[in-house]
Amino acid sequence: MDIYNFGKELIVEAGRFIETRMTQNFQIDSKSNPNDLVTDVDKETEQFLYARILERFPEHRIIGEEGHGENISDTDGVIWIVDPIDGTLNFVHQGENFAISIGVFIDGEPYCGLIYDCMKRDLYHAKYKSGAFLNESALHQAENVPLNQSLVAVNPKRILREATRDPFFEIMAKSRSVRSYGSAALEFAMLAKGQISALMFFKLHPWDYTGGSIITGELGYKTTDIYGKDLPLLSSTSVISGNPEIHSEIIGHFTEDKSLHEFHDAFHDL
Ligand code: 2AM
Ligand code: CA
Ligand code: CA
Ligand code: CA
Repeated sequence: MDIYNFGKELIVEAGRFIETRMTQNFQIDSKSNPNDLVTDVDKETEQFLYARILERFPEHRIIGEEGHGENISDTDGVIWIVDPIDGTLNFVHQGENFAISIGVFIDGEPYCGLIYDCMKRDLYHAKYKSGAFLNESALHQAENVPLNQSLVAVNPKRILREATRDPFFEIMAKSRSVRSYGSAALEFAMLAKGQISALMFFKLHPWDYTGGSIITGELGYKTTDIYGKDLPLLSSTSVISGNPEIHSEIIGHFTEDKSLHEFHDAFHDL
């Protein structure tokens, strides 16, 4: 079985693991601040993915939010970038609206992207240059709509800081309206389904965006940082995604400025 089909089966199996595990007791801890939560289920699911991948492909490497691959500093060979639960606050507070997100790269090039909405049992998947799908159905790119007729997904709590808020607020004010669903991966999935027209984040990590950028990239959507640069695999960055036209309309609001980069590097709060 190839990596793509193995990944599709694995992510669904990991979703079942979460569904079962969440009905039992689990511990909730905080990480960088009291609102940045992690549960035993996040950690155990990452361990589950890690063990299964290495059992099947011992030479592959894995980077995960909950600690795997922290020593990886090059992109040679096959790298799986995994977020065991994207939307941990939704997992804890709502018991739904969270996803597993996986991006697989070979020698730094995208190979496949997988997002599994565990409670809806919806699998979004794409293999590079082979189209993108929701379960068995092919997804299609939506026609561009300008910002003033668009719903745009944002994480409001993270753009309230003075150094960043002006361009973000301008874009939000111009949009038809803004939405915040609490899971970057599911927001990419909504872009893939045509339910929102764009998403913008001041800071995300590769496990938040690699699965989603591969899936939406297959459909013709463009994903870069706020200055239009390609997203890195081994460090965090800002993220703008949408049809190429609205993407360029949005990044036109950001002028490159060193203080924003410095602020970005120091930005750890939720
Ligand atoms: P998580 O649930 O895996 O932590 C919420 O708008 C989105 O931002 C989620 O995808 C969430 O991923 C992510 N997120 C949460 N805390 C973050 C942090 N400290 N830095 C960057 N992204 C974060
Ligand atoms: Ca987290
Ligand atoms: Ca995440
Ligand atoms: Ca996570």
